[in-house]
Amino acid sequence: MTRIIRFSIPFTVVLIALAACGKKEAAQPATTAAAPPPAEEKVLHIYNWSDYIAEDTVPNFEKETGIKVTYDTFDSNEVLETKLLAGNTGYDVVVPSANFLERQIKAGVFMKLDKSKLPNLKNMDPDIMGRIAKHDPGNEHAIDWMWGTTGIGYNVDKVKAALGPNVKLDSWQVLLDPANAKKLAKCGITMLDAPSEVFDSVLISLGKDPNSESEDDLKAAAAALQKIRPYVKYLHSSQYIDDLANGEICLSLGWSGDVFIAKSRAEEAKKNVHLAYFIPKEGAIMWFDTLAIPADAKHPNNAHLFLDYVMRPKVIAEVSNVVKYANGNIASLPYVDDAVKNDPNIYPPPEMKAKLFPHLAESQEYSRLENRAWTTFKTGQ
Ligand code: SPD
Repeated sequence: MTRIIRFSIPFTVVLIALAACGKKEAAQPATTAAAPPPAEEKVLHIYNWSDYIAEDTVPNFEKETGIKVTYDTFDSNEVLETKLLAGNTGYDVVVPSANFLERQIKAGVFMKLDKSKLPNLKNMDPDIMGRIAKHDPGNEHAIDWMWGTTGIGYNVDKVKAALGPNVKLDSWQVLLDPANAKKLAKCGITMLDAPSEVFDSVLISLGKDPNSESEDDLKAAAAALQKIRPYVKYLHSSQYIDDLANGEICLSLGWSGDVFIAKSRAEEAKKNVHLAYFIPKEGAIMWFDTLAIPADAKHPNNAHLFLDYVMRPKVIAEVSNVVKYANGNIASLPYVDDAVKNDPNIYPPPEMKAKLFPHLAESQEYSRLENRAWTTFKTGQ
């Protein structure tokens, strides 16, 4: 398995590519009754986020279908987007977040799904599919893989030792108040290397609309971030899982399930590392990662077989049980472990869901501004 663990993307390349791409819908491969398309080779190339599948999901699919899967991983939407916009990725199934999916659909990157090949669509949760339909009208190009929130993961003992035993751990201020960040710097703060995740979280903490695209708001968020920059150990979107689990860092702005994976690893290692995650009381981003098929995929039929396979309730429940993210398959709930489905930080109840913000697609102009501000933050200037 390939692990892509660093991201340094010339984002301008992405923006130029987005601008250059037509807004035309990707055409369906033409077929005629007289000349059926040639049978596909029994191979499938999947590109998914790291730490985001159960061990037996792919081997069971291979056993059942005889299709040989190549499975590569990434840890940032920007990396995936750069490849998709360049074209010829060689991938048949990819996993963009819905806010990125939206603009990629407009750039003609994906084919429309052939729903006649997806009978298990009936298992999907209409609420989740409806939320994704805001990015992909009619759910024509993608289905939900997993969904989650962007919040705070922490080492209970180390954070209490740094901030005091009675500290209330329920606000973005645990991280964004420079006085707290200074105290936590000794045990290690990390953040995702994901500009829109971080800026939008900071905007929420400031009581601002994370989707407003206001330049003044962005400046305010950048200023708030700048104040804690000296105390942040690193920006990375997957390394924090093992570092939290090993007790090498004590607080991360991160993704819900990743923190719970770290918690499981810490428990397995029996190193007396106690981890927890919270959705801050000011609110957080709720995001959706989706399965989609690139327009130039060489094995679209195999890709549909895979999509339908992972919409089987037991298959996707097992993924949620392992990666600790909620899935959008309502029929899978009976098979999802109680510890996962009853955890309000994984499957937030309706009153908590109401506090979550959708993560809308950004305009190219705003992405440009945000990336400039991100580079300044990253380099600590
Ligand atoms: N380890 C898997 C992490 C998946 C995170 N996807 C996040 C997307 C946020 N928009």
